[in-house]
Amino acid sequence: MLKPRRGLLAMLASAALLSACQSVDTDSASSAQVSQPPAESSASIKVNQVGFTPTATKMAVVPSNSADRFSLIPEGTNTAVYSGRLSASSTWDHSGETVKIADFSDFSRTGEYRIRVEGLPDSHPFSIAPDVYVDVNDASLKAFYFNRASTELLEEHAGIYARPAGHPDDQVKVHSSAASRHRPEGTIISGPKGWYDAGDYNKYIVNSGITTYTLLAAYEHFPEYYAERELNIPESGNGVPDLLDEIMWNLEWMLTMQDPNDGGVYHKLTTKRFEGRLMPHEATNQRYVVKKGTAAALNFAAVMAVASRVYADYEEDFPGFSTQALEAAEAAWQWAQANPDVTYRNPEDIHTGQYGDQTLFDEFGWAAAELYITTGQDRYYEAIMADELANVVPNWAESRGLAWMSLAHHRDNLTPIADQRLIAKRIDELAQELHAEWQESAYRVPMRRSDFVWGSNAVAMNNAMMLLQGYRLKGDGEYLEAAQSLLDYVLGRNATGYSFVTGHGSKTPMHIHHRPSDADGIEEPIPGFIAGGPQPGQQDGENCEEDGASYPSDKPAKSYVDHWCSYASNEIAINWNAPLVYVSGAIQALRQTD
Ligand code: 9MR
Ligand code: 9MR
Repeated sequence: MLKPRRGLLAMLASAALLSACQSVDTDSASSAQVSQPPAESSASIKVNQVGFTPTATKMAVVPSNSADRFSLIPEGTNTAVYSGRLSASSTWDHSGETVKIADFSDFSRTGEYRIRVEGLPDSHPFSIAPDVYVDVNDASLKAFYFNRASTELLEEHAGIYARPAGHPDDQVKVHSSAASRHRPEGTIISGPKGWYDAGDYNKYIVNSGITTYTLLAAYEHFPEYYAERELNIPESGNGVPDLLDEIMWNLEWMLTMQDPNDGGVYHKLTTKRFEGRLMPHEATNQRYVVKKGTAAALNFAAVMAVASRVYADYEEDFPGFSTQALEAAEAAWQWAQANPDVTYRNPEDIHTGQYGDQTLFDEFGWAAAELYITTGQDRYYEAIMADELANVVPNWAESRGLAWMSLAHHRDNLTPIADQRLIAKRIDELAQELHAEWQESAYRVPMRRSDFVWGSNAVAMNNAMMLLQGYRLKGDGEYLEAAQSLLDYVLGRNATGYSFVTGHGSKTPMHIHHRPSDADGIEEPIPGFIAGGPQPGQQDGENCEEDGASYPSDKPAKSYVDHWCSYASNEIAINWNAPLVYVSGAIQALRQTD
C-alpha cells in the first residue's frame, strides 16, 4: 500500500480535527467551573481518565510551560486538596513534546479529581478508588461476547447492542488450498462459534492462539479474582467462572479447525474478500477453510494444552473436554513435527487477513512448553530448546515470551529437568529492560520507537504483561509501577489525549473500525474495545484520504485518527483486547488487597 500524500486537503482536514479536539478540552475545563485559557490538544494535561487505586504510583504528563507546581481539585469544587512540584522538563521523541511529570503518588484519598496547572486547562477527571479497574476489566472481557459469531445477542445480555445471529458457519467449504484425500475441494464442513477476529468477520487460528492463551493465563494467574466476576453473558450463573465460559466459546470453534483425518489445522475460516460495512447477519458471503499450516497447528497445540489443564477442574461442567483438548493438542503437535515448515501466504483468490508468520522456532518452543507443563513429559521440555529460546514481548507472530510466562507461573510443579535458574533469568531480564525504559522516558512509559506498530496499544499491554511476570516472580514493586504506567498510557496518559478503551474515560474513540459498531446505527461504539493505537505506518492513508479524513501528525505516538477509515490505527482486535483484560485484571487483583 502507498504512503499517504499530504496535500492541502489533508492539511485542512487535520486542522478541522485539531479544532474538534480543542472544543473537547475547553468543554471539560468549563464544566469544572474554572476560567482557564483555551489550549490546543497537545497543550493538555494527560492522565489516566479512569483513575488509580489508592496506593498506586500516580502520575500525569503536563506540557511544559512556566508553571512549576500542580494541584489536585476535587470534582465539583474549586479548592485544591493537594499541591506538588512538577519535575524538570524533558522531551519525548516519540511525540516531539516537551513535558513535565506531576507525581502525586503520596495522595491516596478516594474521590474524583482533576489536575490543575496555571496556564493550562484542567485535566479530565479521574477517580481514586480501591476497585477502580473492575468496570474496565469487565467491559474488556464482555467485548469478546459482543464479538461472538454464530449467535444472536439478546437484549438481556447486550442491551442496546442486541443483534440477530450472524455467520452460522455450518456450511463452510474446503478451499482448494486445503483440499486433502478425505476432504476434497468443496467439501462442506461445520465450524461454528468463535470470536470475530477484529473489525472484520473472519476467524484466524494464529491470532486466536495468543488471544485465547492470554485469557486462559488471566484465569490461571488470578482464579479467585475471576471466580467473583459476573459479566451477564448467557452462561452466567452456571457455576463456571464467566471468563472460562467466554473462552469456551472460542475453544469449541478452534476444535472444528482440526482435520480429524491427520491432526492438521486450517489457518483460517474466511470469506474470499472482506465484507462491506454490514451487520453480521447481513454479511453472508460463502466462507472457506483455507490451507493447513505449521503456525496454525502449533498455536492450536499450545492453546489446547493449556485448556486441557485449566478445564480439568471443571470436568463435571465440560465432561470429556480436558482429555479431548489434550488429544487434539498432541495430534496437532505430531502434524507439525511431520510438516515443520509450512508457512502461510494467502492463495491468490483469498484477500483477507494474512497472519503470515514466517518464523516458527518460537511457536515450536511455546507449544512444547505448554505440552510439557500439562503432561510432565520431559521429551517436551527438551523440545522447547530452552537455552536458545529468548524471552521477548509477545505478539501474534512471536510466542517465545508465552512459553516463559507459563514456565514461570508453573515453576514449582515442573520436573527436575527444568532449568529453574534460566526461567527466572529470562523473566527478570526482560522486566529489567522494560523497567529501564520506564525510568528514562519523558512520559514515564516503557514504549520504544519500535513499539509503535499496527496495534501499538496492544504492544503497550503486552509490555505491561511481561513486567507483571517480573513482579510476580520477584516481587519488585517497581515492575508493578511500570506496568501501571502502561495501563495509564492506554487510558489517557498518551500524546493523543484519548482513553483508548471505548466507553471508559472522558475522551474515547467514537468511530472504531469495527463493523457492528459502525453498522448498528447507534452513535456510541460497543464499549470495552481498545483501539489499535498510534503508529506512523499509516497504511490506510489512501483509504482515509478518500473519506476526507487525515492523520493529525506523523509522529509515532500521535499518528492516530478516530475515524472508520483508519484500520491501521483505529481497528479493534481480539489479540489487542486480551492483554487489556490480563493487565487491568492483574493490576486490580494485585492492588485490591493493599
Ligand atoms: O476491514 C478490513 C480490516 O479488518 C483489515 O484489518 C484491513 C487491513 O487488511 O482491511 C480492511 O478492509 C479494507 C480493505 O483492506 C481495503 N478496502 C477498504 C476495506 C475497509 O475499509
Ligand atoms: O494485527 C495485524 C498486524 O500486525 C498487521 O500488520 C496487519 C496487516 O497485515 O494485520 C493486522 O491484523 C488484522 C488481520 O489481518 C485481519 N483482521 C484485523 C486485524 C487487525 O487489524
